[in-house]
Amino acid sequence: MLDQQQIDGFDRDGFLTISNLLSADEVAELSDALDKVLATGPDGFVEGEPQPVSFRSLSGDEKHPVWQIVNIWEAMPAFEKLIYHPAIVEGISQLAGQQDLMVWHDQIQYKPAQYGGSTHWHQDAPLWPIIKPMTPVSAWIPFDDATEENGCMWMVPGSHKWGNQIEFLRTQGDLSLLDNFKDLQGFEPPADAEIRTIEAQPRPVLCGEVSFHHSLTWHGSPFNQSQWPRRAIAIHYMTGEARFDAGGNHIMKQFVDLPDNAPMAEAGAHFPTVCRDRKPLGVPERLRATST
Ligand SMILES: O=C(O)CCC(=O)C(=O)O
Repeated sequence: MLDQQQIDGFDRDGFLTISNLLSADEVAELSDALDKVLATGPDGFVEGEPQPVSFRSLSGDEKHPVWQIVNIWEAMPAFEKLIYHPAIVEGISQLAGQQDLMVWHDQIQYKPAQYGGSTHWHQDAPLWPIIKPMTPVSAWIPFDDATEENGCMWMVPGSHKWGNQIEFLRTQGDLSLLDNFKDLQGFEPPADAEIRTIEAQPRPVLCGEVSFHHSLTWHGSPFNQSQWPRRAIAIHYMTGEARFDAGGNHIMKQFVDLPDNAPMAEAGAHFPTVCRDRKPLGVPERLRATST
């Protein structure tokens, strides 16, 4: 349960980190499950068996991959349990101020030690054009301590109140290395915004902690030039108000068989409901006894 100070801090900054949310055992189980999927590799899944929706490098740079796995929860029970985690779901419900939540999708981002690439500055909501209104809050969970050295996320406080600035952020694509990641240039925050300075901040997150961010918060992560991997998952949720926008495109669109503007709550098994009337539904019985 978050307190009012934490909720107010999230409203002001557009991000919040909570300590000791996952136990060491939970992190270890998830870490093992992720390692199994990484060892299987993008081409190792057998057709017809449980598997993620996609597994590819995001970076467009063969020498500096960022491995993205979408919907690992559909492949591994440990991650399916995670999407229902009551403390995470309750935190999202409080920060989004919403009673009902469904999973939109999850995504692993794995930056290998020494040569892992960068994730460019972006906002999430503009990249999700098939749901309206936008999904307000995501949870980000590391399986290695995420530090400046191995490519933790950076965020700009207050930027979630500056509107859709994805086109501006796309012009900052040359910011990849730790030394230049903070050098965002050429944007004037709106005159009536609460925060009007662009201050990019590294946001280290340790194992066991969960970082929440708003879907309009400017964020990204530089190269991993350290000796350690940086493995993490973002879980993106939808609110009960979300509707399908058939005009947009997204990798999850293939699983939505609905008319334009229909409630995403009716989209089916790929988008499970995890919270109703502000109450997390909890881990389903069938998953409780499972391990990786
Ligand atoms: O893991 C990262 O470095 C980036 C994740 C991200 O962009 C997100 O969670 O929205």
